Amino acid sequence: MSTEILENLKKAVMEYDHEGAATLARKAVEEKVDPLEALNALTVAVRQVGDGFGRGELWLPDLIGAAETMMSVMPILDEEIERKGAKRQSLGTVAIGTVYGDIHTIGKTMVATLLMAEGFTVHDLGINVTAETFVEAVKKYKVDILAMSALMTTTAPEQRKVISALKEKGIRDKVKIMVGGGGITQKFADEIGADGYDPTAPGAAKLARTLVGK
Ligand code: B12
Repeated sequence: MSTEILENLKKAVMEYDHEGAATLARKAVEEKVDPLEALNALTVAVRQVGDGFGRGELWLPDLIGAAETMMSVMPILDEEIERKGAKRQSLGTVAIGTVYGDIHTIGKTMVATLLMAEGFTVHDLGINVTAETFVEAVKKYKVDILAMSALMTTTAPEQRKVISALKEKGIRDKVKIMVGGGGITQKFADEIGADGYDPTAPGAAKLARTLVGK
C-alpha cells in the first residue's frame, strides 16, 4: 500500500496535480507511511523533471509546475516530521539559507525541517541570502552551525564568499559551517574550508549532530 501511495505521489508531482498530491500526502500521513520516504519520493520526481529539463526534453514551466506541486504538499509532511521530533531539548542553533543569486528553496527547506525534527533550533533565512545577511545572522542568533545551500555552478562560489566574510569579521572559528545543495560536492566543500558537506537532507541532520558533538 505504501509503495502504491509513494508511486502515485511521484506521478502527481510529474503531472503537476496539486490536489491529487495533497490528497495522497494526507493519505500517507494517515496510513503512517514514513514522511521521510514520502519526501524522498517527491524529491525523486522533481529531480526527474529537472533531468528532463537538463536534456532539453522539458521546459521551464514543467520545472515550475513540478516544484510548485512539491512545495504545496511539503507542509503536510513537514508537520508530521516535526510532530514526531517534538518535545526535545535543543541540540544547538542553526541558521540556514540559500545563497545570494539562488532562489531554489526546496532542498534548503527540507534540510531546515529535518534539523528541527532532529532537535535543533533553526532560523531559516530564506533564499537569495547575501553574505552580509549570513554574517549578521551568525552574530544575532549566536549560531552553532551555519548551513548554506546552492544549486547552481554560478551560485556555489557564494559559499566561499560567506566564509571569507566571516573570516574578515573574525568570527569564522565561532561557528561550524556545513554546505550542500545540488551544485556542491565534497571536493568543493573541502576547497572552500567548510566543516562539513552532505548530499542529502537526512545526512545533513546527522552531520549537524556530529558538528556539535552530540
Ligand atoms: C525545481 C527547480 C527550479 C525551480 C525552483 C523552485 C523553488 N522554489 O525552489 C525554478 C523553476 C524556479 C528554477 C529556476 C531556475 N533553475 Co532550477 N532546478 C530545479 C530542479 C528541477 C530541482 C531542484 C530541487 O528542488 N531539487 C530537489 C531538492 C530536494 O534537492 P536539492 O536542492 O539538491 O537538495 C537536496 C540536497 O542537495 C541536500 N541539500 C540541499 N541544501 C543543503 C544544504 C546543506 C547545508 C546540506 C548539508 C545539504 C543540502 O538536501 C536536499 C534533500 O536531499 C533542479 C534540477 C536538479 N536536478 O536538482 C534545477 C536546476 C538546479 N535549475 C537550474 C537552472 C539553470 C535554473 C534557472 C537558471 C533556469 C532559468 N533558465 O531561468 C533558474 C534559476 C533561478 C535562480 N536564480 O535561482 C539548473 C542548474 C544548472 C547548474 N548546474 O548550474 C538545474 C540543475 C536544472 C538543469 N539540469 O539544468 N529551478
